[in-house]
Amino acid sequence: MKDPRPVVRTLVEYGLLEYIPEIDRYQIHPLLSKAAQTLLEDSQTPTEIQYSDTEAAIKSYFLQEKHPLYEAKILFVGQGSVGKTSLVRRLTLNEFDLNETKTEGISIDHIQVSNQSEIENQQSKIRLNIWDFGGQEIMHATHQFFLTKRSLYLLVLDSRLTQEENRVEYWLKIIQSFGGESPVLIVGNKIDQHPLDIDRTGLQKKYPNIVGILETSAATGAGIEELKAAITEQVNSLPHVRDLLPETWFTVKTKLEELGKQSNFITHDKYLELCAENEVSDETSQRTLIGFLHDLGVVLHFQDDPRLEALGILNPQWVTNGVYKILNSHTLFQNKGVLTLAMLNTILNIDGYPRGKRLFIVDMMKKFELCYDIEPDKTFLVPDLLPKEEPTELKFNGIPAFEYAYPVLPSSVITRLIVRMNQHIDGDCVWRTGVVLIIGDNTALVKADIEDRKITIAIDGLEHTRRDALSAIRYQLDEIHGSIKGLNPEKRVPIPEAPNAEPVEYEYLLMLERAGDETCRVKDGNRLVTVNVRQVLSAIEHETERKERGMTNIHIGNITIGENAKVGDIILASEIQESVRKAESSNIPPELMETLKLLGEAVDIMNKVLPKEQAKETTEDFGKLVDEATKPTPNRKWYSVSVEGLIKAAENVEKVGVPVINLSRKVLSLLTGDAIK
Ligand SMILES: Nc1nc2c(ncn2[C@@H]2O[C@H](COP(=O)(O)OP(=O)(O)OP(=O)(O)O)[C@@H](O)[C@H]2O)c(=O)[nH]1
Ligand SMILES: [Mg+2]
Repeated sequence: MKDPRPVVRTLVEYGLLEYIPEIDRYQIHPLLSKAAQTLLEDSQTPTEIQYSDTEAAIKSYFLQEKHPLYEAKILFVGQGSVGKTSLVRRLTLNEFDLNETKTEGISIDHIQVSNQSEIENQQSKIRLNIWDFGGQEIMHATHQFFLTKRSLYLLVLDSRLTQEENRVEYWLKIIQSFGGESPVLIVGNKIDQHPLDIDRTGLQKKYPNIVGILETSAATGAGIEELKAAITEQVNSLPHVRDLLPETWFTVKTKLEELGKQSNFITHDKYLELCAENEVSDETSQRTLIGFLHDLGVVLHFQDDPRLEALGILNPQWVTNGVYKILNSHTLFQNKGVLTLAMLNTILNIDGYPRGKRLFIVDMMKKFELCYDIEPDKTFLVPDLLPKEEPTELKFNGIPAFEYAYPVLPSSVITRLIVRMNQHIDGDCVWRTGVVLIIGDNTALVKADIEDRKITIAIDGLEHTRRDALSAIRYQLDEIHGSIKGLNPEKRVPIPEAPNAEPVEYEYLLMLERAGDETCRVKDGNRLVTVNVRQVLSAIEHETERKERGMTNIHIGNITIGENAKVGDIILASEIQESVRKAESSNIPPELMETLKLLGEAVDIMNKVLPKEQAKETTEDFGKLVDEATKPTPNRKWYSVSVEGLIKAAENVEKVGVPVINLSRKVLSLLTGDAIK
């Protein structure tokens, strides 16, 4: 194990501790000596601490004895009955049960895997928390809350079924959305009955986070040793498993685990008290620690969401099982999702859920946007249990107004919208994937097509208030989208005069308007229909709002593109950030480094208005430019290509492109030594 103390010595030796309050994520490197920097980067320090800007956090972290974490979480996901629980049983007890019952909720287990690090103590073990999810459709509603980042995923398939029947791509996309960069092992189970037959190469190309594809039989034990080995290997390479954490953090963790057994939930204040009692007193450490514990599955705490954060700190199994008991209730299903207090008292009449705590579970479900009040504290509606069929008597004459197309559409998007807009529901016009809403003088029909991965909005009623009704719905949907990383649906506008044409991309219409194009044409069957760009856009968003958005300017260095933001406020997309860091840690002249940094920020801002494909290209161009510029002898041929690429992309967007052009030219002149063109 690496001794963390040299880091402290280095920081003290260089008199750096006193600088620390000023250090922020972009300035940390130039301020520290090369040596200290390397130590910081290599020292298994949690990223939150590395990027912390408070002296207390850094001091308290560096001045304490530390131990590696040696704990991780693995999540078993996949369709129902594929054998997730049977695999867990094989791995933990080496047993098999032909009559394994379906998992209602999450079952949590633990195993130990060996620590494979060569430098560290080979005897030590890594504790692995296993979360085995019930695969039934109804459980999908809560994925967003329980699929964590920094974890290992095991996607279990039934080898007797096809790739489509196993919904492999659906699961891989869901894991990408909620699990971030977490690695995935695909396991084809039940090979005693049929070999696994899926497109391995295609999947691995498309989803680079697949780290292995294995075949097992939980029934015969075939492939289990290989699976164990693969899990051990992956757990050993999880980025956080060796993070060094201060002794005091472990004390808090242990106490929290003990508390969780007795009380199932504690308030956030109680947690802070516990931290203070055990000398974890600065805010960064408190936040980092609870974030770790959440991702490890030790507790549930949703600190990125203020509403959920107010729930405090929860015992995961208690919460999930309570929620799933309700979601899986047959009576509730028969009652079309309408939950009464009497029903709740029957469903949760089990150990651990005394009368006084039952409404807490419902409150939590409200915060998870899984249900809403029909009558406060008495009757609730759980949209996930609404009937699937659209009401036959539904009469709606509105016109299509807006559409979202998703890479993957979790069913929770539409049910959460229903919960959020429940005050506007038109009587009984609500079903599992759609709803009719009354907003002012307008009626709106919002429908999700889960298979086609689309949500459509149609509006009826007074013409001049249609836009407001649409914008109220779009606002809620955008908020929901924002809470699911990487979802980024494409926005599309149906053209009323061209009912048979494909809806037009919203971003494209905005670009046409910015470029001064008044019309465009779309193919509607055999006809060409001319679209008035401004008119179509104005039905969605007021012209002045569009203009304001287009002109949101941001200051970068001395170049003005904005009002409020300043450098450092800007959060860079991770790939650009990576390149910026590379530039910062290189030996290039300060002016070039500074210009590259500013250029990175400018590209990041520009990317927000570029179509996805182009944004990807500019990110690559910037990356290649940094790669070349930081070489001992940069090759003009290569960096010129990247600079040209950036300038070309920037020329297509108005104001936000200007800094990219100017800064790219400056970088070019710094590299070539020629004057700026
Ligand atoms: N033949 C055979 N049967 C298996 C195998 N693994 C599991 N089964 C059987 O398949 C059924 C479902 O297994 P489970 O382990 O409960 O599946 P699950 O994925 O946990 O299901 P849910 O909890 O509903 O999501 C049980 O009857 C198991 O005995 C296997 O490798 N071969
Ligand atoms: Mg199961």
